Amino acid sequence: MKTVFAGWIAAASFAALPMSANAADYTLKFGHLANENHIYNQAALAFEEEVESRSAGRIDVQIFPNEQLGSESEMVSSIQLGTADMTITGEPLQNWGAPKAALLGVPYAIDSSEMLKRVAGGEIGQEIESQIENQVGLVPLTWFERGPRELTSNRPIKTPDDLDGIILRLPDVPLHIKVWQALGAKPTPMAFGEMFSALQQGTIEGQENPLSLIESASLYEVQDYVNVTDHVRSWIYVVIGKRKLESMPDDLQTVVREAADNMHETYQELFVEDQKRLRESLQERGMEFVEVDQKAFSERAREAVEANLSGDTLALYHKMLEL
Ligand code: 2Q2
Repeated sequence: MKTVFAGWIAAASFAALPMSANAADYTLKFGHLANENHIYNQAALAFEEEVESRSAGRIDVQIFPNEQLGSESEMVSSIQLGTADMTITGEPLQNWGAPKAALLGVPYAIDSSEMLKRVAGGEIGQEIESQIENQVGLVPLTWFERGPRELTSNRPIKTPDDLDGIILRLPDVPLHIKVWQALGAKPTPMAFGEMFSALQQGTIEGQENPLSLIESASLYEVQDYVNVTDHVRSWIYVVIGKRKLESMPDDLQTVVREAADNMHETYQELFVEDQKRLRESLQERGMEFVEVDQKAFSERAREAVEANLSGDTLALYHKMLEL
């Protein structure tokens, strides 16, 4: 919209335009938890550019990194209320009446990028997406692959026994809480943005996330070890409020949907490049990588997964393991 706006201001330079003047018919407030440099943000900026130019300024996309519009959970509520429009989210949606969303983050279920693409891009992904749309009122526009989640701490952890009651920050994902309890940690659900100071103050001792978010939140300043648990390989959705999307005329809905498909391609390319540099980048910042007995973790985790999924979701989990 910058170009349109610049042209406008030039043409109407005699008129005092209030700063809040908004030429667009629709504004999409898109907030997420990663920082400005993170690949979520880079992909979001590409989406912004495409939507604004293809809609000739009728849609204004505003990107808010760093939880500036609220935590992941707050974003979901805001979108439902209509005070925000888009975010990047996944398995926490099991808290909003979409139990199948838990399948995005099942420990030790997906073991390769190829399998992830079969699951997220196939029938199982579609089933999860429709439940999110119907139960939560958010439309998943596209998905992003994520790097495996790793456990960080200030002492090396190689086996589940080494966890020894470690106080671990987790996202508010009931399945993850159950699994880490079964493994021997003391999980504390907490918003992503609160984690850094909680680690600094010692109210929590560890956390787990993909390397890209460990970097994004500067956790290398407060955590010494990356224990290579590879415990969750997942994908995540870029969602938009269903009511907001459907309030737009068809041509603009098409612009949003097609730009989201293109954002998927942009993101996946960025993701592959990012994965190549992250480990070294964190090592340079002082983190030590610890080899972990992944088999011991996965055996205990799988029992807890079976015990904590039920009904359709459990059946879908078994179907997923076959892919
Ligand atoms: O640790 C976090 O808060 C994020 O990695 C979240 O877990 C993620 O955004 C959620 O969708 C659940 O993985």
